[in-house]
Amino acid sequence: PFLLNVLQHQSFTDAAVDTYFIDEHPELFAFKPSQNRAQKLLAYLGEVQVNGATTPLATSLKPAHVVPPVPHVRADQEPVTRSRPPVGLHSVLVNEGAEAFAKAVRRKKGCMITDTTFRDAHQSLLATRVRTYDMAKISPFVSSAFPHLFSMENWGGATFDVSMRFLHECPWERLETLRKLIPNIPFQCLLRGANAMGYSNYPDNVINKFAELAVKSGMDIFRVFDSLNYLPNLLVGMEAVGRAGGVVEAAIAYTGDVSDSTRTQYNLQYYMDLAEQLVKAQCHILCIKDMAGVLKPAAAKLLITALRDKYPDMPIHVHSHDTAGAAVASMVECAKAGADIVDAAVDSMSGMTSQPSMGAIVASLQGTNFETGLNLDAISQYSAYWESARQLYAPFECATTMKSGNADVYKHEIPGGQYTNLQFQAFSLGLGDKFDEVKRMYREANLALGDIIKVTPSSKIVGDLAQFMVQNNLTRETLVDRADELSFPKSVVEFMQGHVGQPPYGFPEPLRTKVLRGKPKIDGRSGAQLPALDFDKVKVELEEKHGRKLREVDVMSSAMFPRVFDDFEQFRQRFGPVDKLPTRVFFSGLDIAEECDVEIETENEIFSVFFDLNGQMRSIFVQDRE
Ligand code: 3PY
Ligand code: ZN
Repeated sequence: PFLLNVLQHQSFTDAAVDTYFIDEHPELFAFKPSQNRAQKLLAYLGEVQVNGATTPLATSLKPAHVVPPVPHVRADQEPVTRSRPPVGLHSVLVNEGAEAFAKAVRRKKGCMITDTTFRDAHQSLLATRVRTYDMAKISPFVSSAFPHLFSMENWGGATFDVSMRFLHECPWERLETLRKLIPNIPFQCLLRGANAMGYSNYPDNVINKFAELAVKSGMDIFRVFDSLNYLPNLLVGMEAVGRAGGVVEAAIAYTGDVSDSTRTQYNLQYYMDLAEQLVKAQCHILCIKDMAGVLKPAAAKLLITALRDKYPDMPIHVHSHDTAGAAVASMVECAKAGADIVDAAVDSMSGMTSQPSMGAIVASLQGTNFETGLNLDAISQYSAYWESARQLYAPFECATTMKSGNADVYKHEIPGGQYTNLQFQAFSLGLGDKFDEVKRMYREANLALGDIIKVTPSSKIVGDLAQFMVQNNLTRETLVDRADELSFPKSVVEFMQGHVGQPPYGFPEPLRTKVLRGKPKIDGRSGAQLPALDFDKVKVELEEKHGRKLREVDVMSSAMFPRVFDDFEQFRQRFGPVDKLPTRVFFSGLDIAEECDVEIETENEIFSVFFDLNGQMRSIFVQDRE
């Protein structure tokens, strides 16, 4: 500690040090108490060794003994560093702002790709368990090999909650780490409108502050959606992002089938009307968010062509899932119909409930007017890395139960992330052969609720009701008949009260009245009634509780998930920065006689550098001046 204090002293760095330097500066001896991080990590490893994983492993499969191959960055793809100005779209955003960025996107020829590997792909395939450690290792390669990506989706959705709850990582540190490693590609996150990173409305000042902190921490583009496409909820998120200086990507959650004239509720007119409202509310980008993967090629062509014709200047971005296996075809149709950007996951993290394959889309668009600018050889190396890294997450692998795509999705419309959860639950209860029944009931539950849009959190309400119907042996008809005597799941009651928002075609009657039995109803947006959060007060209370100074972002984590944050904080104080452990070691501990290197950064970004000098180990301390 003494050496570190000297190194940071102004007189020392100015080389103005004489023989009295130490005598005249008693503060050099004011040592910060050691955080004992290495010792804490040993305690963690001991804990895992004796008591097993601190993160419950979902299956009996173990993380594989693999070292994912990090491809070399080629000479013509040198790593982009902060000292060299970043190239590409990110610099337009940083230098000229969100509106100029949107214009630049529209002017670009071809079709750009958003890479979802760091977010939705693992949310949909690996229960959101991919750790910063494995993302960070491949990030310099991504930064160098794919400067033409529109964006990297690496934050939001379930990642915020899961990283603290199960991985004992701070989501803000993840964002900051990736930002340093990928300075040139815009970052994208999924924002659940007035629910931000959570499952229900927060006070408006929390949403505003959240967007501000996210932009400060390195986030660029916010895909804002609402689980019922309820405009007032969407507007809260959009306004917060706009005020914070982020790119507002307003998302229309897509359901049904616009190419099927018998499906009248979510027809082309419905989507065009909502798009009009979002454009009027001054979004920078319009997104079609097909969370279940039900946008068939013909529907994609119809919808995107109509949007392109009506809004020639508006960038259009399409998100889909490959649950049935048709998403590559749909994304190609979107590109041809005028979409500026489509989402893909790297090949080895694509398919089934994840996004369609990046390599397949890039190859399909090669030689057309819709080239992506991405290099297939580089994609192949990137894919090889994840093919290996994915084996570290074997305990969470959806492929233990899911072997292929399935076109049933056009009937049940279960979102990608939820599908594997429900399937896994059915299998773990020994009801694997009943999964068909669960899917069938999900459809019935949705229709009983009035055929609503299904995505977090409305998808959970439908899932809860489906499970309830299976347990109580109910059909859609008997559910309504017996509704005044049944004890409904809390999520269903709150939905009927209006806590989630107002469904576009209203609440189902007489079911609503029978479920509510006089309970109060909310007519507008539930968040509008919530009192503002006093952040200063919360900070003081949290610092007292946890006995350390907290950052604004920590207070925000607590505002989103108070219990989860407290547990995370206590865990970290006990076991240190477990996010620095390699993934297999984190999940299953060390093998007998195994060695493992762990890099723990020192607090003030002072790095210890080790040299082998004529066979002797020497170390020096160097301050990172970047
Ligand atoms: C989420 O809200 O986490 C989603 O991925 C919705 O598609
Ligand atoms: Zn998705």
